Amino acid sequence: MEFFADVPEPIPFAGATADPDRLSFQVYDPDRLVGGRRMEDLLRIGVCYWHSFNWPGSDIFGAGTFDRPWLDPSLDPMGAARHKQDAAFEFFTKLGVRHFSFHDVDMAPEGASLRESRSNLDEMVDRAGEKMADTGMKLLWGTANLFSHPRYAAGAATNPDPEVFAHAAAQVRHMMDATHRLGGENYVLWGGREGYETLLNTRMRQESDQLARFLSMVAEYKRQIGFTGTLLLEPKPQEPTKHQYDYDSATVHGFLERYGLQGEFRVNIEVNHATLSGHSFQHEVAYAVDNDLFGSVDANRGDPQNGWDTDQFPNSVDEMSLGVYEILRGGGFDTGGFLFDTKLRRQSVDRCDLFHGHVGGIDTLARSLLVADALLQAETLEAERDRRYAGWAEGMGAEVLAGSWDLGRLADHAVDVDLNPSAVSGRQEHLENEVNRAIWSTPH
Ligand code: XUL
Ligand code: CO
Repeated sequence: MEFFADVPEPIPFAGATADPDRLSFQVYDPDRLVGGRRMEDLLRIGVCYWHSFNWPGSDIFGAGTFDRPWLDPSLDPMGAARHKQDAAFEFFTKLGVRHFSFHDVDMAPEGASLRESRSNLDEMVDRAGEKMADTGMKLLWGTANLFSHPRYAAGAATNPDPEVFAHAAAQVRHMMDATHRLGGENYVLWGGREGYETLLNTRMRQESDQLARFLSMVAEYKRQIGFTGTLLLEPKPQEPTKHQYDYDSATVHGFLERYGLQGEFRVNIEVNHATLSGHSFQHEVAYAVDNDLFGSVDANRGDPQNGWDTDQFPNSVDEMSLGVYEILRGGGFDTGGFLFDTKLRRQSVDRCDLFHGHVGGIDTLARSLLVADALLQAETLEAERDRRYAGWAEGMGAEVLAGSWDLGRLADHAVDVDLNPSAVSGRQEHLENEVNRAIWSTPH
């Protein structure tokens, strides 16, 4: 049964002169070469199963608004899951992207026991494997939902009850197996409720030891099954809990170093989570790139007036270009990609709205990629950064960094040669103008 019957397959690239009444890409042209590489291979766009197919458009004040027939609770759950999977693959192929991602519970209904949940998931994963073979779709990442069920209200790995920890382990082991079986390129752990609601009942040290133990077991299991994809942690400062332990990239980095887990995990940076943590997307990417942590991106943004996770489609080239610039500076994606962990607004009830959100977001990323590539090719920012730190590349600066001068020698040197360095312009406004010049002048 065709669900999106009015949408052409696949949505074409039509350029800037496209008819606004027909779905088409204005900038995203998969075969276009950017810095010698295909746009599709650089952006590695993915669609998420959960918000797009598994969420009815409900919020804390109201019921679902969307037309998602497979979410009708009166249906046989496995039949509904098959219908949902058909609609999802129809959407992926009509949109013309190559990747998708899912949680265990998005794809198959939970059973009455872990055993039954496992067999439901196995059946749906086999079916997804057949659809992937037919369509050429690839799994960007798999993950387990360890935050929706009431048993996880006090966390999964950080739960005070070790039986909840064990239940989470069963789900994660099974989803790692499923991800491996589908040739998934990454496995994600988002610590949705790995945090606290109040410190009155919380032992933070105990909970972080538990989380570290869980992550060590995950890294060990990856080796046991020969999974060669990347393990990713997805930082977020809060929501649903008051405070989450994977606050931002730097916090995750410190945690991994503290527990000897460096090198085992990288980060999946979400644009909206970056802004919730008080940083910019560019900051989070630059930190991860500089510390060999960069893995993948969830491209959804927030609303500047809201303090919560609105998961909107990216639509600002100004915001995305700088983050994409840092990604390109680091060499681009390896196993990661741009996942659309995006939600429609509740009033977007037409079937084609899901396409409009993705098409606009993908065009925004494509345009940001062109801007970032132009900045990189022109060495606009790198030349300035090189100039700014040139003193550290040789002489006293280089020797101090290498550790061959102690504080006394350095202080004596400063006194002996009577150092009196003068301030140098950081040229911020000039650079901001250069970035705008690249945004305004980059050809379509
Ligand atoms: C929640 C969030 C999740 C993760 C996967 O804010 O981003 O959708 O990406 O569990
Ligand atoms: Co996310």
